[in-house]
Amino acid sequence: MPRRASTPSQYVVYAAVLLGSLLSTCAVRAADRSERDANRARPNILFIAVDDLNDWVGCLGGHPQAHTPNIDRLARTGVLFTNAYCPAASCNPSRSAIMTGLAPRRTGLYTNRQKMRAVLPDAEIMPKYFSRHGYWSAGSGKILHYFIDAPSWDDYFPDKAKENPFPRTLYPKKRPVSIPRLPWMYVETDWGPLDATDEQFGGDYLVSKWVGEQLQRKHDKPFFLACGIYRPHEPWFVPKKYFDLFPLDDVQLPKGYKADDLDDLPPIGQRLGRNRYFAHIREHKQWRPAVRGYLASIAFADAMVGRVLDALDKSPHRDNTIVVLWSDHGWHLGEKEHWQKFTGWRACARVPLLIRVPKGVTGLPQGTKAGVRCDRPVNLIDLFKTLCDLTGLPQQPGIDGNSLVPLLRDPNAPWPHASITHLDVPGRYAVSTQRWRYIHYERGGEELYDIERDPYEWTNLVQDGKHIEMLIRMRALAPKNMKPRVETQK
Ligand SMILES: [Ca+2]
Ligand SMILES: [Ca+2]
Repeated sequence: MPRRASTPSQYVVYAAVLLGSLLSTCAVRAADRSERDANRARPNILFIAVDDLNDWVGCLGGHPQAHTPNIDRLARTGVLFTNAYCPAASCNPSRSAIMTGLAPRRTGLYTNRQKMRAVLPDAEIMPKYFSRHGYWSAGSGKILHYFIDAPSWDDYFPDKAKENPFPRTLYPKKRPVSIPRLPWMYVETDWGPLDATDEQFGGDYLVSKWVGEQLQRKHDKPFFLACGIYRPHEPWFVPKKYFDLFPLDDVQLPKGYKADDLDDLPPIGQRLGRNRYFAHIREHKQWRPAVRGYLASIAFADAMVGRVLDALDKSPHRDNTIVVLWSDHGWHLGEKEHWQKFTGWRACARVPLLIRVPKGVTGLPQGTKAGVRCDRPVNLIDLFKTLCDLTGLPQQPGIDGNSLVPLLRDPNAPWPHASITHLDVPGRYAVSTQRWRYIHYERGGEELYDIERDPYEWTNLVQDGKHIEMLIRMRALAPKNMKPRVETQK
């Protein structure tokens, strides 16, 4: 501000400077206000993760008895990706990649036993990014792998002060329930009905209840609200009413099972496939009861998703909230003699992914159409860029993936990208295009499948001379410059 004027010309200068300063203050305030208004107008994000859910979802058709009316309802009102793959075939590397947007090949994070923050001390995860851009970021349940990364959230139920605040879940008093456990048996491989209500079950019920309450209330900022449902992760104990949906004698075994399926695999693929869990489960005649346990756990998880979707439907935010639902990887129930995860086959690498966008959103003003299916090969690592695009926020620099907005606009839009799934060793991965899949093991060994003709990947075409050109093309899509695994202390 100039000193007080004493001559007429100085008065003019003084008045001009005063006016300029006033205008610039107004401009700054207007800019602040418009940023505030823009933030207030940004869409909310409801981000639902389901743990270990494969394609046994009604709308994906992986099992004819799957009972998932709520996920199917979301599919009917949004876009279902039928060829979505996880960035890695187990919880920690998959979730870390999804939440940071950084692929395992760049971070060196490939396994469950690595500590995410030891490998990636500074990587910003989605809730922090949205919080930094004017959102209220909150969550509950399993989003990262058994920790929440508290500084990245504005709130976390039941307790943001704890790094592992997962609500208590009901378990049977005596375990194992299903089969005697051998010393090597993974402690969670167990199943059975609980004589309990959803409310008595705790866990996912409390997570969905809290998320529902956040949806119901007024917010002065847009929200990024994450809901991590833990079932159908093992153990498969859920209230009895979900087991009652599947009378044991009627339970169908997986369609993808073939007794001699391993014969055409390289030795390393055979070793990865045939694991002790499945042999043990069959030996104790528990295959069918276990399939029933998984179906019951999926039905329970779907009911919890339904509680959250119902809360959104009844909330004032219904028409201004993007809904995303994904699972961190699939699950084998005997296909390729395998039980669990950690494989590159479709049973494990393919996941449900559903996105619904309301009208009026910056990145997609018309919103998504109802009941659209998109068959393009996409990856969950695409979510970070997609959500930046949809909300009209700047892209997070340097992250991986491709925004799915072109496919949300038109499911048949050109999509030149392949989808990569990493396994727990750097040179072990799967490449998916819309029709073909290629699996590579670190010490040699390859598989090639035509999933249009062979959706269960029964026939390995690597040795079939007719497909040599396709094999060469798929090899060329392999991830490059793979970072070695970063060792961290347990
Ligand atoms: Ca998982
Ligand atoms: Ca085979």
